[in-house]
Amino acid sequence: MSWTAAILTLFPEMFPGPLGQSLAGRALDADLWRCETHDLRSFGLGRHKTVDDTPCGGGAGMVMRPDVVDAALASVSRNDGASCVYLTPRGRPLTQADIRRYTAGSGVTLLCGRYEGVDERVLEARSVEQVSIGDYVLSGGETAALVLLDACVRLLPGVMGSAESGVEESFSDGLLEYPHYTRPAEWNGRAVPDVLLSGNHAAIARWRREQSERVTRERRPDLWAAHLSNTTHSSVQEGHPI
Ligand code: JAH
Repeated sequence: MSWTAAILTLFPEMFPGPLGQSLAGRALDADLWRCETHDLRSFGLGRHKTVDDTPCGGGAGMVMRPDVVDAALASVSRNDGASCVYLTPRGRPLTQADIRRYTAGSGVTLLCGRYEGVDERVLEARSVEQVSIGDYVLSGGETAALVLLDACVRLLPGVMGSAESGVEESFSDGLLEYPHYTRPAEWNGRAVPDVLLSGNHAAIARWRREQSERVTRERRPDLWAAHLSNTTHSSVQEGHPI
């Protein structure tokens, strides 16, 4: 059975959405993965299929009920060998190491919240991982789930050709990539850096390395610090985020 995304959402029509196009879409057509939605509304209570209630302790908005979310999670049989993930800005940052772990299993169960979020007790009771794709607030977890799935699907066996299969290693030593150029050699008065047209492969490698280090230092002091500590303590050469 193929790697399966089981998605619990109030908006099942949002899936596969953009993942029905391009690389992930061709992989879906080829049954290299499955995209299975579970409508949280169908587990709602009463005539109105209620899924939420007011927050205990007061405050704005509504919270998704633990009993409703529990019933939805219980209905997903594929939970064995699949990580269960809740997308929330309160989660720990999602990394490429997480993506690799998810793709190594049988699939992933994604809980997409709306309103102010999900009652904490069901997340504890069902050992749901809480992860964040970045420090901003979305209107719900669905678009974050699409991001997570895009990152997973491209790593599944057979999804990328052998030429592209090394892309995870395109960041060396936990650094950001150097800048890219193609033809024409001059465009709108802007030249491609001379060294890239020199044919001097050692000089090109040196220039790219310098650019990677500069860009990482300028844009991502967090990655730069990790890189420095991982290269001074030369034992650690795996477990890089990207
Ligand atoms: C917003 C439920 N880290 C990105 C992220 C993920 C989920 C949400 N926001 C941001 C979210 C409202 C309700 C989830």
